[in-house]
Amino acid sequence: WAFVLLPALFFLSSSVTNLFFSNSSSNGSGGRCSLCPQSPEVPYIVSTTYRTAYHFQPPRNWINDPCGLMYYKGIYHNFYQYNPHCALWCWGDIAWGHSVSTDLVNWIQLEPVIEPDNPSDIDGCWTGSATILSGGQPVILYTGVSRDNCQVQNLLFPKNPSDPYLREWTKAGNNPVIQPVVPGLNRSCFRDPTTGWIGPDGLWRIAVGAQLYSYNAALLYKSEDFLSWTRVDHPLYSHNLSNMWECPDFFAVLPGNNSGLDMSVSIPRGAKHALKMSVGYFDKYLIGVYDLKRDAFVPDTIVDDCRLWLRIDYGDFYASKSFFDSKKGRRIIWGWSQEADCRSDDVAKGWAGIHTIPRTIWLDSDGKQLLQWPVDEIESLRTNEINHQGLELNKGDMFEINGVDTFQADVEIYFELTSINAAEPFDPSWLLDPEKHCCEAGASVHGGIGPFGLVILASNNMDEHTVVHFRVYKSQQKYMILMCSDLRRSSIRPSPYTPAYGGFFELDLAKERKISLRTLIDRSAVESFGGGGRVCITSRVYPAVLADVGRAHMYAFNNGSATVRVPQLSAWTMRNAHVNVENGRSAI
Ligand code: DQQ
Repeated sequence: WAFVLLPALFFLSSSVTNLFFSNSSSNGSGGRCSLCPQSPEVPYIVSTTYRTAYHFQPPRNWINDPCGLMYYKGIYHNFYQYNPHCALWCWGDIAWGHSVSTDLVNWIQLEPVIEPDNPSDIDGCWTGSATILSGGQPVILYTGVSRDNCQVQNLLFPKNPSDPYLREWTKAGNNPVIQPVVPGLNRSCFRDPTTGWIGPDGLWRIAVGAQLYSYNAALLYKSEDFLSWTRVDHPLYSHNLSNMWECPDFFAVLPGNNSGLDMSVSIPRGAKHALKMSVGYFDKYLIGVYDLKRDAFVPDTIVDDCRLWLRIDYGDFYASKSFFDSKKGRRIIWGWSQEADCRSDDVAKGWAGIHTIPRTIWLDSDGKQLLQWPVDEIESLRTNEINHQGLELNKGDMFEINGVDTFQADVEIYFELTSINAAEPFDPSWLLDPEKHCCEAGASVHGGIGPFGLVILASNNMDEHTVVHFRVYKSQQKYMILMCSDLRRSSIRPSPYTPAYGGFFELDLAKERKISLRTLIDRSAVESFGGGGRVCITSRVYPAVLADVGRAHMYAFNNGSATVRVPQLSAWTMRNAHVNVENGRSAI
């Protein structure tokens, strides 16, 4: 990561200034600091300013995976992996936190719905999913960890289904309802049941992530009543080269149609299916069809090397889960974004982990990839709008975006390419490791078309800044766009993990010359959506400018040979949302 984006000169007399990019050695080592002390007595060394203002997080303590999202009787529910005792993930502590909302923006925290307290979950109530049964009754299936890390699937019912807040839940008397009794199954790798869907025979199906012999699978189970389950003799889908598939998610999508489909009713003709799995550090997915005769998922294209599988998000985003929002007829997905700083800092600040902004998710009209966009409701937090039209960014130009809070902002920019002849050739091997290519082709490295994009959270002398940028490559008949979220200079502090995240997407530039970028900045969280949501990158950043200085700059820039126009640039300050600030019991 020997790179520095060292801008030197700003010609302050004009609004478009010139940027000097130079290469030199970085003194930041990056990497996760795994040796941090875990003692709650560590001195308070982290600023409270890193706490997000409009992302989902509980008032304190640890969270990870979203579980069992649903819309029920006018209320959105977010259940989540939660440690009620501290800001770390600890063996045996993990319970299910619960918050409710009417708009997916403002949340009220309720009491945890389940904690480890019986033999089928004594070492943890791990991830699961909610399903709304045909009569409208919600149920939850979750993984319980029993002694010796034996993973089983348990069932939960609401105590009072007429309570829209679903405050109290009962563990089924016959738990566990699914045991790890499959030949070759590693019983410590058998978890995270999906939301149920109805098969053509009218029976419920679910999939469970599992590792068997040397392969990984989404195992398929069926049931008439959701209480007693039989394993189908083949998996929904399996693969023999990847790591264990955690948190599988399976849903139907219609090409080019951003309406969601409810998996509890029959799926229309022409629908495709997406199978998502959390594997390694990323949430990957395959698009294909659900072959009803074989009762199996069949990907449209078989790609053996799972490094080439598309990702829901190319950054710090994991264990996502989607649900059908019957209020607005859309499918929504969100994921867990973990802290990227020392664990001792997490203990000191008393919280760790956020959920990303909920995103509408649908299938592109070419049927090949999923698109995502922040739910419209988040726009209710926008204030102080600023607009610029008709900017022209020549090589080395930086245009400062003033007038919004640069720590809490929503920025939307269209970049228009004046010519596509200067696109450099694309090397398909880059697809195997886009992060590596983002490191090699950083914002200081001049290209034919690009890099251009946004510099955010920048200090006065630019010794701290985060860059979100694009580069355009020509690949035979098509164009490939690289999008990077480069954190290598995001903090002068040595401890945060500061990679250069990246992903590629295809765009028909002969038809459409514009590439859009939307970036949501929320203190330590940066979520970027490139090409209308074709590549999404979530990043966690801990700049000293936020903690110590309280002021940062934001620029649109171009460092490619070809001039780039900006026909429209809009930005807003984002207000604070009310996220779990009140005690739910008294607030409702
Ligand atoms: N987190 C849960 C597991 C899941 C993992 C435990 C993914 O059920 O596989 O907290 O982040």
